[in-house]
Amino acid sequence: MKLYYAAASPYARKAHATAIETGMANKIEMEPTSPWTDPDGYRDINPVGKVPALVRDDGPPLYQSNVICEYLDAQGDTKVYPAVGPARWTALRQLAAADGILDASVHSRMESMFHEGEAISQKFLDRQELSVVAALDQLEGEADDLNGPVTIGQIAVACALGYRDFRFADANWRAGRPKLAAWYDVFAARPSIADTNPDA
Ligand SMILES: N[C@@H](CCC(=O)N[C@@H](CS)C(=O)NCC(=O)O)C(=O)O
Repeated sequence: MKLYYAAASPYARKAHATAIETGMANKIEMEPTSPWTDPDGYRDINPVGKVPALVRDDGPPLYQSNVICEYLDAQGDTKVYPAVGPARWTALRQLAAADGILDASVHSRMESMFHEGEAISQKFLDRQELSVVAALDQLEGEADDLNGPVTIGQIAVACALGYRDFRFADANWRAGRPKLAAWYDVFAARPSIADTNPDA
């Protein structure tokens, strides 16, 4: 199998970290891809042109990080999606918060990448930041739920916090969120997170 990724993409990092945690990484060849250059043929793999995408042996390519994570979970020996029940909804709620942080953060970067000077909408940026802050606050309030066996929720939250460190260090998400910061310090040492760090 081939995982198309960009080292700086937090969505691709989520898929890669899930491959490591589920024991699937040794079955996957990593293919560095720069989605913004629209590489020849890449839209045959992912018509919407984003990373990550997974070319697999048993069917057509998969794209969208959560679809890839769920596929890897289904194939792997170690499960990161809990069975149906309260633990699953907790993990998926954490995943939703993490994806919300990523979507808002990436949208903010896109606004500055595609617009210049006065064309940059501060109103839009403020709205994205509001979402980031509220989702981080929710995670801080529910930080105790991040303990326990590794789940897709924890992996996604670690990738979201890592992305804030990588691209928005000045906004310092740790300020006023001591429980989340303490949890991340420990979780970020796992090979799935440490070995996929875009700063490394
Ligand atoms: N919801 C998608 C988001 C993926 C995404 O936005 N990837 C970015 C890199 S961080 C990308 O490839 N952007 C290229 C583009 O938007 O054309 C997922 O979870 O896979």
